[in-house]
Amino acid sequence: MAPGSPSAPAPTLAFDRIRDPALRPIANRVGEGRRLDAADARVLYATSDLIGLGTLAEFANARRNGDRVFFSANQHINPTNVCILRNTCTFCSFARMPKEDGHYTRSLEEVYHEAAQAVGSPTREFHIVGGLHPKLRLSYYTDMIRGLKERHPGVHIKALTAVEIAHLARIEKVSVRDALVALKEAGLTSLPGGGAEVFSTAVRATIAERKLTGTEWIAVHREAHALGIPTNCTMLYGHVETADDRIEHLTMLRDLQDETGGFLTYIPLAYHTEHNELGEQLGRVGTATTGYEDLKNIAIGRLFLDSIPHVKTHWPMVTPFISQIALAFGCDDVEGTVVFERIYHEAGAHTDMGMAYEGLVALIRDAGKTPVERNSLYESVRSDFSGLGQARGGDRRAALPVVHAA
Ligand code: V47
Repeated sequence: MAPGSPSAPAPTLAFDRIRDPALRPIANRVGEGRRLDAADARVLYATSDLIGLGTLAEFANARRNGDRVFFSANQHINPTNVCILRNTCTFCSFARMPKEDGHYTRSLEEVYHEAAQAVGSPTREFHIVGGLHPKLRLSYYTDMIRGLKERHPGVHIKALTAVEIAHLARIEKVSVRDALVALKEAGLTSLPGGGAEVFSTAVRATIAERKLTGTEWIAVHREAHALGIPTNCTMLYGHVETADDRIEHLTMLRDLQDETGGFLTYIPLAYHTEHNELGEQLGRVGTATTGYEDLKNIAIGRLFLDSIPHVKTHWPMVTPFISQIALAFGCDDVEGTVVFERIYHEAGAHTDMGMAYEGLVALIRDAGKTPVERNSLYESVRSDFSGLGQARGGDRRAALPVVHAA
């Protein structure tokens, strides 16, 4: 019987693991499959009963996804770090001004050279995001996508955040819809979920003053969904936002999902404090989020976003170890092989740049879950890993990536 299939045994909710009495009415609602409201979400953010919260989220996830955990063989590519928001997105460590030390912009040939690592590897997705370059035109990206599809026809392209799409539409003086149509015609499969940060106007005024507003971010995703382009969504937590800001953000995501059904996965992103102005302002350099916060945000995402099918953990950011535990806190999707991660490493992440395919499978299996390799559209492309065997001579820990100091 396929795990998560309609004929799989229904999961049971372990009420005895819930210690916080405030969670009990919510547990009843979750057990009955009823939607949680903002007041419930406030209780979830306030509780210190992490195991109780995780129990609820794990139940909600098992009801939807069984014990399957999805992962992708993907490669992250960041064509440029030049960004016109360099001085106003104070949380970002990746962006550079056009002439600042460390700036780079790849030619198409350089992008193809980097992508050539996919040849002979299991890669099925290119994840392409970068800065808002003042001079790169829409044709740079449509040519890039066409060139990548010619060279790697079987690889899906998940590219450009809503912020980049809106920027390209603005410099081309075309509508967001026309920009998306051009990208789709070139071979774009889906959009990543970045650039959302936290939608609250007050938070944005502090951490991302000149960025697309929350309503504008939602509008780009609505347009993509209308064109049949599925997208991901994110929330950047652990900086100046309050629980109410997070709930408002999640509500806006849920409302759009109710309207369009176009979101594939939700990814809570843990703020990293190194080499950015915000970390210094907050006196937080060297102090990212805690494992407690990371697991809470996964679990609340799963419980509140009941109409979004998947919740993903981004292991380069929270460590493979927290990602593995997240699989018992409502998470059914692990970021992929990645190959070379830049954005979080610029901001102080100490994890490896990428993870071996076998390492991902072992990470999921060792959590007692069933790995399913997926493509960008969450279609299963492999679920039999018997050929991989026990990782490295029975020492399954050896298949996990080494976490090293940067
Ligand atoms: O939007 C930037 C975040 C995002 C920092 O869709 C930071 O599958 C923490 O969206 N600390 C880009 N976060 C990454 C992203 C993403 C990642 C993995 C998978 C997917 C997907 C999307 O990174 C940005 C911003 O929210 N970010 N700087 C920082 N200092």
